[in-house]
Amino acid sequence: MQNYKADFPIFLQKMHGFPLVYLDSSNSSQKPHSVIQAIKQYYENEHANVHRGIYELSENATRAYENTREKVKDFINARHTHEIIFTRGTTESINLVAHSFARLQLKPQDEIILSEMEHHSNIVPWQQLKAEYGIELKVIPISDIGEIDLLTYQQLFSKRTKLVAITHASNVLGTINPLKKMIEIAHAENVPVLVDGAQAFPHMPVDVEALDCDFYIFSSHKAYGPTGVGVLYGKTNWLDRMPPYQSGGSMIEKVSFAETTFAPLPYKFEAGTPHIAGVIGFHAALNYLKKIGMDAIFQHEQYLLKELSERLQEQSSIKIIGTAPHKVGVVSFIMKDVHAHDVGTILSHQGIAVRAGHHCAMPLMQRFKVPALVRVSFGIYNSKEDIDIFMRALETVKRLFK
Ligand code: C6P
Repeated sequence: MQNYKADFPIFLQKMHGFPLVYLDSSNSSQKPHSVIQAIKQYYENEHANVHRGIYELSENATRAYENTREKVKDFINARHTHEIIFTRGTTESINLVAHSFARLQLKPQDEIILSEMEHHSNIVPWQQLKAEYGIELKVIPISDIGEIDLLTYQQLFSKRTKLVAITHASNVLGTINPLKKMIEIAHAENVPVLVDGAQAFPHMPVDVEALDCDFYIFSSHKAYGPTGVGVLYGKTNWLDRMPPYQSGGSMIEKVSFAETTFAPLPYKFEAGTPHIAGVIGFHAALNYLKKIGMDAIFQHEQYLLKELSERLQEQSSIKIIGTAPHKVGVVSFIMKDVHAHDVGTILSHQGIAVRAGHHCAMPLMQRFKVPALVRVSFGIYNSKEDIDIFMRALETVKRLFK
């Protein structure tokens, strides 16, 4: 794999006099020059509001915005462009489905299946429904290496199960879930499946048609695009029947004080002025990803994952949490007698960015009986040299705490 660091202006700077080693891409990825340039170009030369101007600037902005929708559709192999809804991010996409799906069809005692490895964004919105609609949450337990047991999963279904909401890849353990099988099991019970793809979309090829999921959700900012943009893919048969989540301008067909009718998909779910510059920047990010190729990205990060996992496993003071055979490039660990925050802070002083804490997955911390973890997560700009620097810096942490 070619070294892509040069495409990312952020790496020109030094941190505390050291070259920046960025190992927190699961949190948010850095932005290539082409994305930054696309946003600059849009604001300098092309800005106007979309979907409501009959002058050239607005028509061009609308075209650019809608071209991104088309691009996303092709990227994830969705059947229809109107099945792609732009949101503010993964969190908003999940909230949209949760609240709209609930209004469509949830009743007291209905059940939703989640897993023990979900991010708070795929727990709390469903918990809110518990309070509002009296629904129940059922949780798929995970094994000590961080895998879902399919047999236990299957046993959680009942006549009251209305939805499965599951992450494609865990932001803490790295585990890639056996989605195809899980979706088949759910569909055999006539239950739709929502997939939180925040940690999968930037790191591996995603094909929603092959997965046959009902909803697939991700954020632009973890995939080399701008913050404030997310995607909700949903099958037409669900999105068509689901009521709007937010209402106001842009999502209407006809308004009178007596009643309002709504715009067709996808506009029914895009109330107000969207993040036009963000969507256009995301298009540049998708072009960038496409040029490198999702298979190549996956292979590169798998190589880094293997290298780091093997080197950490040699260290007696380190325990990796999440050792499933199929993982994205995420390695979380605890260091004997050193709090994760101390590890993170000392690494930071050597120019190394890792995440330390509960990673917005408190139930998972409880499952593994750890207060916090240090997490290394890879992006396309990382190299073996980054791992060498990281491993040397860990020695400093050890020395300081001896
Ligand atoms: N995880 C991490 O460091 P937003 O913030 O809406 O773009 O994404 C939320 C989200 C949802 N699901 C998963 C699996 C995630 O990992 C995240 C974000 C970051 O792990 C920040 S907590």
